[in-house]
Amino acid sequence: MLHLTDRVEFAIHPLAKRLFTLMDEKSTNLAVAIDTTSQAELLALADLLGPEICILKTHVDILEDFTSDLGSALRDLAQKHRFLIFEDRKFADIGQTVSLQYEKGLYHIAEWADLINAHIVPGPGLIDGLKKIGKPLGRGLILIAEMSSFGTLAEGSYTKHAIELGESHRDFVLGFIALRKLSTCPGMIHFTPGVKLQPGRDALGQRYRTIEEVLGENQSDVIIVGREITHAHDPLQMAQVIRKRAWWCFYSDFLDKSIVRSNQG
Ligand code: 5BU
Repeated sequence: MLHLTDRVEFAIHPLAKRLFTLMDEKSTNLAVAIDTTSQAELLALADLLGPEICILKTHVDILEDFTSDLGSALRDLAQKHRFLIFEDRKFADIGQTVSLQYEKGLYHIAEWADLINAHIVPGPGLIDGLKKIGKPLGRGLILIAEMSSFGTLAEGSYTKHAIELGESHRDFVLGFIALRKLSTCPGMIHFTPGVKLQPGRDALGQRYRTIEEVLGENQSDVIIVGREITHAHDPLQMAQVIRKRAWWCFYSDFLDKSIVRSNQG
């Protein structure tokens, strides 16, 4: 297993290099999903949790009071706390349509989101459509290879195709939403939602696994945590607990393997 700073060398996308570097510098592999319908609350939580996270994940289309200055406010916070902004838009249309959805409309996502994600159902034209808009701006795409929800159809050959597609577009795709490490390219990053301190489910099909299961046994890189933090009595304290546990889990595994390697060598 490679250290984050070694993986920088393998990453092709400049944003992947930046993410590896800031994860290492801030000692965090925690992405927080702030799924609130209030813009003020989104900004306040992003400011509060900023020091603990490597990524802020948004769903801009659930805001009930969206205003066009949100993007610049989020970018100011991203600069202040050094995190990337990931708009979980899950694009899923033909290239021409996704390019318009990404650049235009109410939200102008390409202007402020470092990262976006997409389903692979439409095929490679979707990647080309998003890349046309995002690449000149230095943005990056995450492909959805697996989902955390019960009964997902993203499995088997679908997942395999997603990995192949992502690995063949590494100038724009920097990783995957996945439940475990799937790509053997050390420069590709795995992001895993559906994480809580205790395993379980919500009432609408979300499945939760523990930090240890996701990062230890399943070798993912970044955990995406929403309600466990945002609905906690003290969100900052919960984010700190989760960040430390996740970082320890990520690094203890690395340390174990390096010790075994050096003992063998
Ligand atoms: P939660 O509150 O930790 O359940 O939030 C999980 C977030 O991750 C939420 O914003 C989802 O939209 C997002 N998500 C997910 O849960 N599972 C997936 O497979 C993907 C995204 Br893709």
